[in-house]
Amino acid sequence: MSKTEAITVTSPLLPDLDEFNDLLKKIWDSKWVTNNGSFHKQLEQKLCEYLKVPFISLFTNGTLPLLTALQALRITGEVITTPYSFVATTHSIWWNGCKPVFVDIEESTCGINPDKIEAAITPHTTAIMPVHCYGKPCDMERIQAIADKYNLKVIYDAAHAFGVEVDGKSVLNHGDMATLSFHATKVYNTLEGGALVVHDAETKKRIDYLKNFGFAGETEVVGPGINSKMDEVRAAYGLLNLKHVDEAIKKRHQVAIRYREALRDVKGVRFFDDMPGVKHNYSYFPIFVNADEYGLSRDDLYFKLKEQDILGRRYFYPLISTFSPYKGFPSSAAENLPVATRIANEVICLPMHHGLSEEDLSRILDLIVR
Ligand code: T4K
Repeated sequence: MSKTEAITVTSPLLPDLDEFNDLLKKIWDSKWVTNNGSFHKQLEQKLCEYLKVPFISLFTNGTLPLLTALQALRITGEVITTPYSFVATTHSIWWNGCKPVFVDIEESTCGINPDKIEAAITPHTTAIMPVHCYGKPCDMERIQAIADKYNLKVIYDAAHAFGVEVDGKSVLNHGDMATLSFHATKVYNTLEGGALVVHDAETKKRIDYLKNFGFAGETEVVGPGINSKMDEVRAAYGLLNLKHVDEAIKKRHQVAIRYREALRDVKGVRFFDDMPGVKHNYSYFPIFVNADEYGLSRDDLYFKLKEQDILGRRYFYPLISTFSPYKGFPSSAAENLPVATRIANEVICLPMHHGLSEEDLSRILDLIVR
């Protein structure tokens, strides 16, 4: 039997190569390749319109806006966050010299559980960093109410939440700042890339200084900045991809519908349905396997799929709180994180992208449905 092609968890949305070449020619002709060039300015403006946000600063990846947001807000001491995320979330806190404090998640969204936040607040707490995991909005109202009560800043890691809206409004406008990742594996990508969404022009100015070494002019440095600017090549690529992202999200939605129909009656396999009032981006399709009911453990199913070149991923296993830099913290104890610990042992993110065919989906589902 001939070997079938691997089906990966995701596949990047790529712009038309001829169109991209045309823009590359313009960059070559202009000889302006980075440092707030013309494509960079255009992409910032187009993204503000598309995402319905007032101000955005582009970055070279999705980790640096997290680092920069904490710097810009002068966060110190302890930051409450979720263990159920990509490790960059927690690393950004640690790199700012702050201590991450892990709080358990809600099963219904995989986001931080607001009921558990207050117990984790100490006199050293200065901020909360929740994650809209898989693009599913956190309980933003309750998180903000707690932040207001204790005078805490809120920085949303919205790496997965490109284009996600609740009641017609972007989730990116919540909290003090929100970050995005435009990595190749995301719904919308600029190869590598990211962004920070802020509410006012003054703050954007400050962020733009910080991402350019702190320079506020040729000879003045106003803060301990870093270099995290997006270059013209990626901004041009991003402008082209923005034209196709709606179509890609529609295709992802179709994939989600197909998965849900096929898995609805499979005992022991849970998945998310759409949330009322939410415009989803279908960035991931996690399933949660209950070994007793399904008859196979999550890892049994994961490796069964892998053997057949279906390369789902166990995002987010292991929990960040179990990694060596963080596992000694009191808040990392599994007893403090029962839901996250269980979910991390149940999850498989099935392949989810715009390029999946019916043949691919049948190949995947035939192995899961029993
Ligand atoms: N916050 C959150 C909540 C995040 O999820 C992330 C990143 C960040 C912050 C930080 O943002 P960035 O600094 O990365 O912009 C991937 C991504 O590298 C990472 O961006 C992402 N989250 C994380 C969840 O997943 P890996 O190590 O699992 O990716 P990798 O290289 O194994 O790729 C997965 C699959 O995607 C491959 O099997 C095939 C496909 N792929 C990947 C790449 C890179 C392609 O088809 N083409 C490609 O070019 O981390």
